[in-house]
Amino acid sequence: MIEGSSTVQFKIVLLGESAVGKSSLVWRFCQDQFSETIESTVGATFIHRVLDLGEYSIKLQIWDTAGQERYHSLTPMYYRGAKGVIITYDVTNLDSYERAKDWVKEIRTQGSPNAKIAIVANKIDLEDHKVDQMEAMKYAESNDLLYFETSAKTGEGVKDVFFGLSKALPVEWGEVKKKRGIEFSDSEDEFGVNVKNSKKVNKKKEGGGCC
Ligand SMILES: Nc1nc2c(ncn2[C@@H]2O[C@H](COP(=O)(O)OP(=O)(O)OP(=O)(O)O)[C@@H](O)[C@H]2O)c(=O)[nH]1
Ligand SMILES: [Mg+2]
Repeated sequence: MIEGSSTVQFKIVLLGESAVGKSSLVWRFCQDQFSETIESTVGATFIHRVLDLGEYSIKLQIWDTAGQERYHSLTPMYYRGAKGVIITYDVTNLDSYERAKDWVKEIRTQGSPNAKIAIVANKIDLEDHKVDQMEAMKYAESNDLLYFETSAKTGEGVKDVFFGLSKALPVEWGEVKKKRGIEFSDSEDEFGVNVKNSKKVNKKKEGGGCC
């Protein structure tokens, strides 16, 4: 911990077309598990996780949104106040890459002005990539985005996304809660979003380093 500082919390949100693997990335990061038959997200889910970044630790409130188009109108309430945004596409699906670029524009115009955006090329374990890697990297660089390649299936690159984005968030953006950690009740909404209908990915309480 930085001397005199407290645990800070950040809201981060995952966006992207349906089936690109947003929930799978969260599931892999928090549980180190993967399912071929994971259910499509309804509305949004959220979990908390404390990350030890060496000099200091941060508490992430991770919102995993539903990518299906019919939920699009709901997403602003989930990305509102998010300091970190993970926009995911599926490397075998060109449309999902184009959709990811739309999300970048939307966050830049309607999200938090200082939000840090990471673009994530998921499903790199699959063959037949349709998205040109160099093009995507250049796009990320020219738009000041962090760029990661992942496979939620094998776990490759997944931790890098969450730790990389977290380290890129200036601590002063964080909200200092308490000297030692932050308590959340299951139904409590710290960010003004009604979570009543949200399914939690993991009901486990914080402890032992996960979620
Ligand atoms: N091969 C492979 N399959 C993946 C990977 N990530 C996710 N999948 C599969 O892709 C499908 C969709 O994954 P989800 O995690 O539900 O996708 P999502 O983006 O959360 O979808 P919505 O909740 O509908 O927005 C599932 O069958 C996953 O098993 C990956 O890295 N590699
Ligand atoms: Mg999902």
